[in-house]
Amino acid sequence: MPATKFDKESIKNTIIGKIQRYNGLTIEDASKAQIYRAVASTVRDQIMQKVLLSRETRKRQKGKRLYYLSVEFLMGRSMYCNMLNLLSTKEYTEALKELGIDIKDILKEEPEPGLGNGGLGRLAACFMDSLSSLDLPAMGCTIRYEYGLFRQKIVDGQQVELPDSWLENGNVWETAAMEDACEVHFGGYVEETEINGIKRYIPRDYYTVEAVPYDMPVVGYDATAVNPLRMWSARSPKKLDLGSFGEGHYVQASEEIELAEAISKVLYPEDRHYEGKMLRLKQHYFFTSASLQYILKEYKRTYSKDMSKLPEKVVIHINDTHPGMAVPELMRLLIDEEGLGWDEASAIVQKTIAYTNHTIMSEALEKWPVNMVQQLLPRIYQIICEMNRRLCERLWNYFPGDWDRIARMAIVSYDNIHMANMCVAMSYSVNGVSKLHGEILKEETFHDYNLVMPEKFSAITNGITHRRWLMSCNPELTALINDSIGTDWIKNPEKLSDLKPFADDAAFRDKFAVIKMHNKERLAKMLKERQNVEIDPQFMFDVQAKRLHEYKRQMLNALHILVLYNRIVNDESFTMEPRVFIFGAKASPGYYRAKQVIRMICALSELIEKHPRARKMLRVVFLENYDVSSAEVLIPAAEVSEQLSTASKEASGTGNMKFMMNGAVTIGTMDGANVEISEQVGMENIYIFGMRSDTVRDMYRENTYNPMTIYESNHEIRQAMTQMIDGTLMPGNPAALQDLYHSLLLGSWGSMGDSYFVLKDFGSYSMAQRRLNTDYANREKWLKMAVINTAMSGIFSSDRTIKEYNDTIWHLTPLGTEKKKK
Ligand code: 26Q
Repeated sequence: MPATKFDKESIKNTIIGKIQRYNGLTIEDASKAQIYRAVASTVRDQIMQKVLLSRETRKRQKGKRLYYLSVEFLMGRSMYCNMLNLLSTKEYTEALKELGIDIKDILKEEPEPGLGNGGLGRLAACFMDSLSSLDLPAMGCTIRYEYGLFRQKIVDGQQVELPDSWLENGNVWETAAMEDACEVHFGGYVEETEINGIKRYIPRDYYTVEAVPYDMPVVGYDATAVNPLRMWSARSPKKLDLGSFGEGHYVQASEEIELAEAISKVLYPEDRHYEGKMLRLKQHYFFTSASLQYILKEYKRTYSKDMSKLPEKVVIHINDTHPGMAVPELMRLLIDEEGLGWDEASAIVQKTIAYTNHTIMSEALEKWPVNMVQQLLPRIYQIICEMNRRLCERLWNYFPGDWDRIARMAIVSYDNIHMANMCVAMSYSVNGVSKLHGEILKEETFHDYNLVMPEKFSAITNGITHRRWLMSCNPELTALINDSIGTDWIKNPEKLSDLKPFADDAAFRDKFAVIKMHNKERLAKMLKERQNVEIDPQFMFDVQAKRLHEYKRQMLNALHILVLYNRIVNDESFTMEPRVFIFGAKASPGYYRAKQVIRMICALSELIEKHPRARKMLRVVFLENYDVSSAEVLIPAAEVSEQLSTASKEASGTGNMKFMMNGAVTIGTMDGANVEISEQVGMENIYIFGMRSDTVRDMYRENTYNPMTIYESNHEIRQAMTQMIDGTLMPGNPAALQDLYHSLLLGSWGSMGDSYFVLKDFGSYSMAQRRLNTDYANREKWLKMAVINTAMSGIFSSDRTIKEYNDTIWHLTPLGTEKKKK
């Protein structure tokens, strides 16, 4: 079948034709939403032609395939990136223009699939883009949440959560793959019998949930591969039986249906705070089991019935421990369904599963109460216990008599199942997400495991796709780069460093500055439209955008702003470079302190607005509902990137890379990937402050830190903190920030106050801010720094990250190098 052409004329005709057929309308009468669907469907046709070729090539090559399991994929909108990767942005833009339509108006119609909380979910999405762009055969596996992360509104200076019903008007990108639907079983008990002298485990009395997959294609940039993101949706196998209406059973039946379908109803909004919720455990097992059943089915269909060869053709990567039930589930399928013995099965598992850790914070380490797992997944529980027994036996040989150590390393201890230990013990690769994080994993979190199995551990620094985070969100800067150094960097992003000499080119810097100004104007316009807030694009744009958490220290930023305000108010002659501090952050609905920080930021904003002289040089704006789409406008407009986490706490960070790539200069701690950013740009092109990671860790161990001494000796801190509770910040409700105030000063139950060292690092932060302010006034110096940041960001492309994963962990062969058809 000859491929349909997608030149400008045929795109135009296709869109007109679709609107006629779908809606019975001419393009003039169609709404933007209708036009969006017609355009998207055209893009989709173009993708589907490639899907076919991609699948055929993969099946012919019979190579190894990666399954990337993640409970979150924060994809963001697809349409523009799809066009970009199909090399068709120009054709679509012009076709629409000739139809009298601005493509930007149409792109906005796409609802954003927000199936993730933050960094971990967005990383999975960037990985999908790079995998396809590098032609590596892969499938992403996740849950098709009916409701993604809540939408955030600010009402009276406080966060209000609204449901995100992104599927309301359908999802043009997905296709149901009914042929791969399968069953997932919960509850019941296990009957042990012997058949032909072999022990068998028969599940009894379980209840069934049906798993229905929906596939979303991810196209690579100028590539053969189109990899699917497979999203599993839960459905009850029970149909509401009309016959039972008469018997009065239908209420119970419909309740059961609802219970089953609740599994894929909503994304949990708590990132990094673990809570042992039954529904969450169900979610994790549900999509993990469905994915694994499919993986084995596909393996047997495509390759062989011989399970011992599985590791040659399949690698399962688990994004943190959330899909960690893949370990016992694969054991179960191999033993109970495929008839393998324990040792064989265990050897296969340990050659097939690889694990990435994303946090060292103990409150985020997943553990499940034994009785919960026993009740919900009785056979899985048996397998976990047996794995644990054998593991402890082995550890006993390494550490005879060292019970404490073995208990720390065990999968089951103190009535809990420790997912991280299970993942480390049973996978062949354990990796951290930045150099520093990798070191901390080896030296602290998994110190004992590193003694026993050091060969498993590695660190691969995160990355971001430069296609979305530069080419798509900052087209003007992309054009300037292309004009200056050509287009090689697109396929080889480290070549961005060819830009470095241009830092000394005055004409280039001016163009760079003009583009930054345009992007600032674009953000100002969005804020005006969405929130009716006016900001002056001449101000310095200083941005902190990320999930709200104490360890990320939005509070440090806020406290510093309050100190700046006091300097202005207390001293008529004080001046500074006019600056607007922009925050974007969602707080988990149950995280009281995080919500208070939002209140504090909003209160700061109001306080400053009331002071005519202060607001001439200092503004605070809280950008509502920070998500992927708003990040795409916010980040290109930023001049300063705030990366303030307490050293050792941010495993990597990826926002830091996005800001850098778009020419913002970082002010940050030596944490996560900030360390590597500083190595790339040099200490003269970044503002590093605060305690180093090892000092922080010593301070925690010594437990002698007392924030009160800083409070007492630093007048500016004391004044600002007092204003939190004396009615200055909160005139209507002076007590509102009391808990926040106390958390900075007083410990509770033996733990120290100010657990994230906000006061401790304040002085150093404030000094760094002074230097930054001075440097910003020197336009030439500042622009040089900005250019160097963009120039040195290529290494943070997720293409580099994925290549490293592939070289050290996955060993996939890229899809065929046959002549590319356009
Ligand atoms: C915990 C318990 C039970 C179920 C889920 C969870 C849970 C969910 C989400 C725990 C953590 C998360 C999210 C973690 C996350 O986003 N971590 C970030 O990962 C990024 C990508 O590696 C890093 O750049 C960030 O530093 C890290 O904070």
